[in-house]
Amino acid sequence: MNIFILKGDFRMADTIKSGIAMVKVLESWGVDHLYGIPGGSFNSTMDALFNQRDSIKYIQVRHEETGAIAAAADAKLTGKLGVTFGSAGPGATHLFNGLYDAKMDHVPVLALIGQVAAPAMNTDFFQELNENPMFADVAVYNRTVMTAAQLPHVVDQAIRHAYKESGVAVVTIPVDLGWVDIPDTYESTAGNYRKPNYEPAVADIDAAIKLLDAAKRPVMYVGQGIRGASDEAQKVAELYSLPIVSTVLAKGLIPDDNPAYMGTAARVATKPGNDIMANADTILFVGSDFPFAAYFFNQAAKFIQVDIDSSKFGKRHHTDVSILGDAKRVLELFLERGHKKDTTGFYKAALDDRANWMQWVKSFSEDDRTPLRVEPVYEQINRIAKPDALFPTDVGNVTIDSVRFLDMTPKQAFTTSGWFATMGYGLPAGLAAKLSFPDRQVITISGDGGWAMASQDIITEVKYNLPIVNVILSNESFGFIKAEQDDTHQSHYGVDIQGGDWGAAATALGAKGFTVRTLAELKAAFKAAENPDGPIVIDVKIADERPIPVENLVLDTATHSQADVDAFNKTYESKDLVPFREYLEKYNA
Ligand SMILES: Cc1ncc(C[n+]2csc(CCOP(=O)(O)OP(=O)(O)O)c2C)c(N)n1
Ligand SMILES: [Mg+2]
Repeated sequence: MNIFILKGDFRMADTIKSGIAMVKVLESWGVDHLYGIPGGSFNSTMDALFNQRDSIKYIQVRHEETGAIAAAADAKLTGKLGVTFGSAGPGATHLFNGLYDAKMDHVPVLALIGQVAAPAMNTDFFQELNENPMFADVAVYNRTVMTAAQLPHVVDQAIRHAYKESGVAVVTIPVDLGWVDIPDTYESTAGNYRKPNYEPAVADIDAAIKLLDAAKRPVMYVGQGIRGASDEAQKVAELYSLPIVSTVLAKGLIPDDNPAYMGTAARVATKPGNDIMANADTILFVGSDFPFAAYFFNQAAKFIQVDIDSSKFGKRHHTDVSILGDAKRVLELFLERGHKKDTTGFYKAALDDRANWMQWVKSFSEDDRTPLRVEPVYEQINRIAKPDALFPTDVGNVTIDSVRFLDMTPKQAFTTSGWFATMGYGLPAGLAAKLSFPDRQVITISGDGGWAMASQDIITEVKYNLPIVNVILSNESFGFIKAEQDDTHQSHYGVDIQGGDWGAAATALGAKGFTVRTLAELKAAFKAAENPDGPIVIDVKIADERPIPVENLVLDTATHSQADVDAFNKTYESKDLVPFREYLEKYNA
């Protein structure tokens, strides 16, 4: 017997085209749609997708990057595998931004890559690239299929790795293989897949409780690891008197109306989020790999770190107690084994700080100055948002605005490109949101720079008649980078961008477009967006103003000169914001 031949090759069985057998593997893992653009090197898979079109929907995007980002967003929003494809050469290279986004935000994505026919491979053929080295860095699994019979097997294995390592699996398919008849014997392993489930060590929980008990200024910092454990996180916070700060990716997992939720820390952040993290003495750090901890958290604080991946312990900051386990189970144990801690002065100061911030934010929500401020735009988004709305948000100042001003509950969902932070995320993630959750409202929010990078795919929303509301915050600026150029005291260069009428452009491509300059026009456009029957684009012309830099506030005359404080307050209209020091003193914290 030749052991180098797969078993299926010589069993007596019905035959099936190998491409179809592969698509059936996708179906067995619950994949119901995938994105891409065909090419000659991918047509055997197109043939298989045509054959299986009743069970798996091919979404024709107009740029492979859109498909790849949408696949990453599918995975972020559903927790399940996102799938995208590109043809050999240029179709493949167009996938990279979406694949890196998936890698860096740790979600499972499968990319199928076209390849020239096997006999033409390794001859420097037209569009032939050696695909494996190209994808080596982004992928947790990265293989080229060698025989027709192994195609379903390799894709099945790729999916197992994407799930296990929460990353990108790449399978390159020489085009001729997908048309070959193979024995119809391959059994998918989808039914065998199990998530790891570690039981946390109670000794670690008890050591952590001891630290929380002893703390004067304890806080809870949560990442997307608390998905599904929002209630437990809030209960633990209440029990131990912990203000809660979250990562950007965890926006919405703690309801914005929880008075103990301070928002986010660092630059894409809120004032109370940074105030609390800079002053905490003990941090219960749950389910995050936050890269800015060393810059924004009090480095003298004690750290209790909870993660399902032990390679994360101590990665970004020293860790005093490591707890290996799923956040939900760990938090349940904190509730079972702990006891009520008296409310700290620090907690009271945090609540006041947050209330002051929220009041200040709200004071601009009906502001009718033109060009408009962003707060009135978010006031309208919050007004029309349904209880289970999805909010794909692009990258730029717009991300800062969304974490500050969206008023969310855990029934809704927020998504952005977190650690890769690619612009052009909003529209593709909007496609993903609507395709994965057809019955839920989808409101995308992009800057004018990010929108331009993906704007061609408004035509995809039109093609599939997807009632998505797309909001563009047009400041004619790469605003986020302009602010960075201010921080490094250099001339603005390359950051002013050409304006355009995105509302009219969207109308020309078949959507319903609005271009909005005044508060009255804004309200009228959002009225029309309440129950859309197709894609809507609302291009709001906003002032090119920097969101208040909460990472570098100049509010306190105890640390800054009166002249500097006055100048800062004039620029940011921030005189009603109270320095956190005053609240700490008020409660003797
Ligand atoms: C693909 C990509 N290119 C460049 C950057 C660097 N960058 C980050 S934010 C930003 C500006 C975003 O501009 P816009 O979408 O108009 O949003 P704004 O900051 O003005 O709200 C740039 C260029 C990036 N993150 N991604
Ligand atoms: Mg802009």
